[in-house]
Amino acid sequence: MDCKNAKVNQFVKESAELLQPDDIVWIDGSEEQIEELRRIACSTGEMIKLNQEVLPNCYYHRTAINDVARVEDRTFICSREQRNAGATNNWIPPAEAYAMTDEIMRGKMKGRTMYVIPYSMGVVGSPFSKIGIEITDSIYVVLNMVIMTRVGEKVMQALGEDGDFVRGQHAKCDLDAEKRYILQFPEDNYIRSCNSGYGGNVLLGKKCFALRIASYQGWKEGWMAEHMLILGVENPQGETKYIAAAFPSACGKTNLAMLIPPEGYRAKGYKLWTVGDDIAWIRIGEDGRFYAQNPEAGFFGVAPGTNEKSNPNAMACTKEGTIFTNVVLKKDGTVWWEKMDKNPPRDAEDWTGKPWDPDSGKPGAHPNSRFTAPARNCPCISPEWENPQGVPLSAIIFGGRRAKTAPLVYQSRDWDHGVFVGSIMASETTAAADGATGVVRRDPMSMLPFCGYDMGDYFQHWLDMGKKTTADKLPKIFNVNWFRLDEEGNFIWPGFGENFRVLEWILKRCENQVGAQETPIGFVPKVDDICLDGLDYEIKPGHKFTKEDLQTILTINNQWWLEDIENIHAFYEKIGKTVPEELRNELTAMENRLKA
Ligand code: OXD
Ligand code: MN
Repeated sequence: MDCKNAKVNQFVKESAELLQPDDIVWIDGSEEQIEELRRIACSTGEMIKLNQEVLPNCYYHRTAINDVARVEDRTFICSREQRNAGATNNWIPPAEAYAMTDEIMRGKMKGRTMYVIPYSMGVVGSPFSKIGIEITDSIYVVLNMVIMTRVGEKVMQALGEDGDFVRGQHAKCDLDAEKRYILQFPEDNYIRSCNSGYGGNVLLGKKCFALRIASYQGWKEGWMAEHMLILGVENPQGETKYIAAAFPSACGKTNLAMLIPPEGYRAKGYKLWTVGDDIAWIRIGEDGRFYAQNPEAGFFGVAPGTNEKSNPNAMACTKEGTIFTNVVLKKDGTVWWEKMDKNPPRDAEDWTGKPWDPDSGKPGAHPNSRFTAPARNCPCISPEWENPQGVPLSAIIFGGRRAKTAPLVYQSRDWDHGVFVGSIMASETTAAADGATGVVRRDPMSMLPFCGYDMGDYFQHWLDMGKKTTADKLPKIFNVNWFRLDEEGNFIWPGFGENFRVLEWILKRCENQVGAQETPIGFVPKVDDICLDGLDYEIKPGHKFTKEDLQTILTINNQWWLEDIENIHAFYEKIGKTVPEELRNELTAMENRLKA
């Protein structure tokens, strides 16, 4: 590919000098080139071609067993001042970070090919899209980027001769976990990733660029990059309202983004449309409303738990052109993962490549195993998903996985209070990141691992965004919790498609069509206002979900909240002095209301 952009050529030259590859290949995005890369990857064992009759254009990949998730303890924001990375990000001064990884990465592509991937986050050429160049020595990365972003020649054309871009260097090196680093240099628009081959660490367009670097760009330029799904709800009159929702990793964002409304709603003509499942770039439009755009082109979804019941749309996404990572590989060249169905295969290989005995008690797929599927495969992909302007937001939802305390849903009092609600988000940890699972950790706006600058400044940016338009134009802010447990550990709320009932209440609130109960934490639905028609769910054998159960998960327990407040104070202390005064006041006000 002939590159006329001097800055790109310079970056490629610098990268080659450091990494010393045998070869340099520019990714032009053509089907022939992609096919050739698949062929090479299959010949070296990096990928396995799956049963093309059942899964056309689908491939299989295994990561190293020490390299299966994002590594938050090895992820750094390398801003010039530590204060700008903030207390919740790891930090190394940029000069030190460059020098250290120069050392680790030097010569590491000897005997290998260096791929240069020009990619666009967002529709190519749109003024709201941004371009990156990723250098990598992994064909797996190239093929995933082809699904997750828009790549190739057309991106170079959009970049032009002097357009700017985010520089990203990835080298697998030796997959040495002790020398694994995921570095973001927000002031330099630069990303470096070494010694990993796991998606979230190496598909640099996703978490590294579209969240960490882009959140910083958004702060400087007056927009927002958020860890949010985007969906549209179409009512029987054919009007569609859009919602963006932030949940920590592996809390069911993909499931919510692709939900199928309950039968009764479908019969009336309600539909749900998917715009995105992980990242939203949000800008204020000329009409003063908030517009959200999905910068990605695919879904990098958690496989285990995805099935025809929990998410038939995601299952449909994975039938073609999909890469499966760390799932079970069946003898017939198809794949399986836990909870796909009730028939675990015999005679299959687990995610490590060993023969797998389903009775061994060990999972066959890694709990963070993934599918990388093109968004266009999604049966409910929104006709607006590639609208470069994005879609206008009626509501923003925050949520987490909380066994108690947080009710099924509540609405914030106003924008500032909504920002406060986002800032105190918490969830029990899951397998998407390394570390213990099941521990409650605070994860404001689900951005704790993804914010490229100081968390307190980030909260201030949210408050400031609210001041840029009038209150009537602002999306209303809600919090949901699908994960309340009874004393025996059963989920009280059915979740999945039934969550549509809560979305309905949320949209009615946005339209002033339903009342609510005021509580110390915000507005909670009256029990009769969440429609339970046709709901048939057993919390446990012999115990059907009833209005009393709904009442339980809508009731605010002041004592639990007061206990939570201790934890919030400690968290705000950890972020430090930059937590905006407004949010500290919101905390005090909530505490007073709970004690009253
Ligand atoms: C993801 C994550 O992969 O949040 O989307 O971990
Ligand atoms: Mn995510």
